[in-house]
Amino acid sequence: MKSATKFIHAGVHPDPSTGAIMTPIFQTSTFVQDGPGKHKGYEYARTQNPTRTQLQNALAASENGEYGISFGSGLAATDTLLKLFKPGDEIISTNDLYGGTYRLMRKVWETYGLKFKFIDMSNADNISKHVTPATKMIWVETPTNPLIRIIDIKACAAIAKKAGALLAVDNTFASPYLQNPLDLGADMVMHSATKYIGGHSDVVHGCIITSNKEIADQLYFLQNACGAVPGPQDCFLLLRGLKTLHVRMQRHCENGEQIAHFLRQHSKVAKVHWCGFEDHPNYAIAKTQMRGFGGMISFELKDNTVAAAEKVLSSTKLFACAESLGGVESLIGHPASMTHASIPREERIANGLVDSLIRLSVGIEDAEDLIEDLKQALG
Ligand code: P1T
Repeated sequence: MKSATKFIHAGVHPDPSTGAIMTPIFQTSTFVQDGPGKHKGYEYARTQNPTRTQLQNALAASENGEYGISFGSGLAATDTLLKLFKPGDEIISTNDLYGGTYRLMRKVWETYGLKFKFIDMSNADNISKHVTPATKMIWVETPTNPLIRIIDIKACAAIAKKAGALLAVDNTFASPYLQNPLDLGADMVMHSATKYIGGHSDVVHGCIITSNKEIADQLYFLQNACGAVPGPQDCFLLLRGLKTLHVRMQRHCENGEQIAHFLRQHSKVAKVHWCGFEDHPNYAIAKTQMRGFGGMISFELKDNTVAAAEKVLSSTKLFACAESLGGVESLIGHPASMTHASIPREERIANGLVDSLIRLSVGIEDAEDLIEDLKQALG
């Protein structure tokens, strides 16, 4: 099945009791049983909910996976995934990643005995050097947030396999339309579905998709045992968002390309990070593992100061200054003081996240209007 058909139909069925073509919002906390243990597959809404079941099936299909497990946020998904590991286990993670994921790993899970190494993965050979017998997972985010670096998923899968470790990929920036890590050898895909999958900036949600039954069973167990589950209304919004993912992503890619080229020739811009430039260090990998380059762009100013960045951020009229990304409307953010403020400045700068870096989530408005807005804000 091609992706346009898959996102609309795969994994979902009309409601068997009414024929409703859209999955109803089963706003109930419990399900009546004919007698103890005699039920229709649903007992209590933390454990299962029919709206969530349909969403989980649809999400699994979107990533060509067997099992989808949904959570109340992207971080709740990652938190649950990290519970697969034990004190002393080592996780190798990329050094350019969402600040909240870094905070969860460093400030929460390190205190429970997990060990993390944050390394540059833009050359996959660098990963092998860090593998030890304690390495149990490689955590990849690609494209990375916010420097749009590209990591070679196939190469990481080979390294993980050799090390007897799992490979998990945060696929939030690409979405299942542009990239399918399971097809490239990953064991698990994680999404902040708050972003492109939801697509309308009206829901917070996370999910993990896998085709490994043993991992899925553990994750379903943890989903119920720890309880970071989404509500049925949120699941409904995600089901609706997923149906238009392909058309939205096509426009995000088109607009992203125009804006990246506009920024690159601007006299006040020092550097543009976008994986569709042929001189991007990992363009060749992006071209093979992705179907398009997406709508996430970041850029540095020649005046490399927080003040200069703040001036641009407070001058845009269409681009709204806000955290998050992947919605139909364009957003502008300053990673150093917003999404990545939890990373110490020295570490941030050492990894290339400079003070003036500005991040754009290019929406699906008219590209000319967006360019006009950036022109006046940079001017
Ligand atoms: O916000 P939440 O749904 O919990 O997802 C966390 C998350 C995980 N992974 C990536 C790559 C992300 O970008 C995020 C959330 N990011 C933002 C809120 C942001 O503005 O970058």
